[in-house]
Amino acid sequence: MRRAEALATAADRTAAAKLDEAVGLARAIDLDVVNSGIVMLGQLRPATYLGKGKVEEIAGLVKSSDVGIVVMDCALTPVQQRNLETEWNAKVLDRTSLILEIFGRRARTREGTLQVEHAHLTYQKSRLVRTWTHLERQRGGFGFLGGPGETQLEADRRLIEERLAKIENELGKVKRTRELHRESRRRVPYPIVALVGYTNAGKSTLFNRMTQASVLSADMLFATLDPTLRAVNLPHGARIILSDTVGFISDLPTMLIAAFRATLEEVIEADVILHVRDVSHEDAEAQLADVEDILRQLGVDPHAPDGKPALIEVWNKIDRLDPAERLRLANIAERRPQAERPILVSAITGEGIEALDAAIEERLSAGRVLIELNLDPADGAGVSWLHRHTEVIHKAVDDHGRIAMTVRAAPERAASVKAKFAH
Ligand SMILES: Nc1nc2c(ncn2[C@@H]2O[C@H](COP(=O)(O)OP(=O)(O)O)[C@@H](O)[C@H]2O)c(=O)[nH]1
Ligand SMILES: [Mg+2]
Repeated sequence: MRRAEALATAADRTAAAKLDEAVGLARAIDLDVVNSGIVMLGQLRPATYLGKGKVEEIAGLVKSSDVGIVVMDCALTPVQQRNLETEWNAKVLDRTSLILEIFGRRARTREGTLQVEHAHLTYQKSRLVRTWTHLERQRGGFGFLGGPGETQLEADRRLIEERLAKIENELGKVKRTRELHRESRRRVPYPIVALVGYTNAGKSTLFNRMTQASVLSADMLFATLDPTLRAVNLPHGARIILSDTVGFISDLPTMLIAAFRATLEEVIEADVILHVRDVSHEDAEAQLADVEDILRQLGVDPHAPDGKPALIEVWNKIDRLDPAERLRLANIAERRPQAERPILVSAITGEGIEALDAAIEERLSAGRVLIELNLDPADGAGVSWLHRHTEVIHKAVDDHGRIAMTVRAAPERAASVKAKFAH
């Protein structure tokens, strides 16, 4: 009896976790979620997926709250989607459509955009095929070709295939020039810190928390870039660019994996990766394994000593833990070697953020070289060159009227800086 109850509770929690994730995904494209709930399914209705009573109940909700979009966290056939849209007089998105919508908005590179379109078309194509086989079966099996339905479907499919072939061709070209782009991106003088982690782990909340305190959040240079990139001043003077990324999604449909990876490409260029984890989540361990798996596929070893990029695990939402669990995690963290020590934070309350800032600064300075320079006061061009190409830590006029500057740069740049200002 006890056991049965416990199982039931565990199942409820899983459903609740899935619902949380779906709500998080909807928020990721700025939807205002007015209602959410779990539907118990008796049997699947081919025409509407849900049973009649449920369809009517939701129709009432849609009407009374003036809802424009209903998200169903499942896979719908085109027919089901169309029927529900008619019943509810609202747009209906299934899980894959919602995820594609997010990827589409967040793709920053040409490759990302192409990969997302590729996934979109592949999805559409698979749905065409499904309807087609369905029709075939309805009409009594194989060999029954011809008729207006099939012709249209065949034409649709051919159009999609042509477009897919074009995209694949272009993707090949884009990949060949990718390295070049990466080099030009590297001219940004500040180190890049990228936030990765599951949807709902708290990446955006942490991003806001870290940029909020910074006087640089309205930095002119970056204000025009997309809102997921911000320049931030860390307490000890290091200046970074913080980059929020598309979150990981549990049970990501296979055909979306390439598109997802493309949206994460920029992570490889980061100097530091913050892996944000919701340690209060029941699936925290499985999520950890998923994220590390994808990072490895991108060529990032999450446990490499002196790894480039360096990776810091951020154990978020500690405010949700009871004192015993919090202590247990703090002890585990404490026992790890310094270079791999996770930082416990709450992005909501701000607890642990200073320790996180310090850990980032430490990782950054580990790989970068400090250079002391002494410039002629008339050398305005030199000063601005340094501001563009290095991280200026300190600048003052010394007793002899010369400009003393302390700058920090990646080792590969340090030599050219020293050569330029040697005297
Ligand atoms: N209790 C608690 N909730 C948090 C914390 N950080 C984020 N959240 C909540 O978790 C949800 C997802 O956060 P969000 O930043 O959007 O996650 P993202 O998908 O990783 O960007 C939101 O409802 C946040 O308010 C935290 O430290 N503690
Ligand atoms: Mg987010």
